[in-house]
Amino acid sequence: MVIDQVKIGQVIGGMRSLKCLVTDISYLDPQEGIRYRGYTLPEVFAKLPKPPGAEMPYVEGLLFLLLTGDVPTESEVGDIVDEFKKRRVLPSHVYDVIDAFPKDASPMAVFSAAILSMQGDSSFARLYREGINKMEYWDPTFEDTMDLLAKLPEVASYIYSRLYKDGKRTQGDPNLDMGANFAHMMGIPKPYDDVSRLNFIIHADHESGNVSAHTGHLVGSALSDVYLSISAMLNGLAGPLHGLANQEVLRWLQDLVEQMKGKVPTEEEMKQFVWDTLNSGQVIPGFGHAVLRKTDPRYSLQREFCQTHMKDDLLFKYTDMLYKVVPPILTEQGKAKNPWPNVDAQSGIIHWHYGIKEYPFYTVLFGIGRSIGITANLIWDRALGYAIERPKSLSTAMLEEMAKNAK
Ligand code: NMX
Ligand code: MLT
Repeated sequence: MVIDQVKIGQVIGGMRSLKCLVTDISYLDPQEGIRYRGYTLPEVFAKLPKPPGAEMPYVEGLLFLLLTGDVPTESEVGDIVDEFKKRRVLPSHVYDVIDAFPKDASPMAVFSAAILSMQGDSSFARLYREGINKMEYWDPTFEDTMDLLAKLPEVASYIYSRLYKDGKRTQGDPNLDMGANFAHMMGIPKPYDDVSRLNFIIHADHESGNVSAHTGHLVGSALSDVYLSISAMLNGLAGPLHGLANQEVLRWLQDLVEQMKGKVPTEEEMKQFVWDTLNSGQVIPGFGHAVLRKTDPRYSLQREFCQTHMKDDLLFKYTDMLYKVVPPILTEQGKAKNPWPNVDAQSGIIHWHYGIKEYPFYTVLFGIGRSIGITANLIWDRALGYAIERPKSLSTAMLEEMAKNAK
């Protein structure tokens, strides 16, 4: 049965909208935004169990939901929290790998390499060498996922301390859930535990066609294990048109703060700043989307958080003004198909507010969340026996010939 037709514009235009991937874990509606296993993000936040006294749910509960499609009970979430506690200790060589990078290295390059350095521990790779039956591939993929996800907060917080704090950091607390333990290791008090939970949950998945999710799936389709696939997807996430946009927003805003000498600009000044950026041939970071045609609900959730917890923050005031002035400007310019803000327009200012001023680190925080969705997909890829990816390419001359014949 035919479900789609391919246009030349799609072949040369980044395969936009081409229906050629399958995932049951999330679906992105252009108007409504992402649904995880059928639930909108507000529904996910309302339904998942929360740690006592917390505003945001357990990240561990999201993994259960993405894997099974069911909202977990408290006790089911507790099982995953316990599993992560057992698996969170890093092999000592990972610290050596991180230490070997120069202090001015990109945190994403260090993150990707640190994950790659654990590949020798992959249960899938070992069992594959020993001749595991393909019907059982999903099981060691699940084990690798649990091992890796449990370790990511430790890896990330160590990278942060090594690159920016001379290696000084707080040791992990095995009694805390993933979000709270990350905040604890970063040395940031409440409500940063809730910021971490919010951040990891909203970034977890955005169906399969975005660069990071697609890369994870593509690399995994060669039966490369979870470590190889997640390290690879992070390299895609590190691009400025994808996850790096969250740090670009901060860099861009800091330029304006400097120009304004710390004052809130007038709307006219803000409009001029936006036009200057566009006229110099750059994109407005944090705005536009390949699929979405409305304000990203991930942006709205973070905006709600800011309105509750940091409404007087200078950068929040800037961001709020951008929400007002950028969409009409992008519409007037007439290029971007979606003039509305995406997830990256709002995330960096929250980390900045709570003291993480080293914005090159922000994409690592996106990467921890994205690893949850991609590994959930990889487990199902192995369970369902999805094929190795191998689309067909054509030459430009062939496309021109086809276009001529069509005329
Ligand atoms: N500022 C200026 N121009 C833009 C923007 C923007 N925010 N968004 C799109 N355009 C331009 C785009 O560069 C293209 O120009 P040209 O024809 O000269 O190549 C034109 O509008 C059409 O692009 P679209 O079809 O609307 O967008 P596309 O699907 O190609 O790309 C993004 C989607 C997200 C890459 C693009 O909107 C963008 O570059 N946004 C800014 C960077 C950003 O925020 N990225 C983060 C996306 C979310 N994430 O986390 O991954
Ligand atoms: C994402 O979360 O991956 C981004 O919004 C990009 C996308 O979905 O294309």
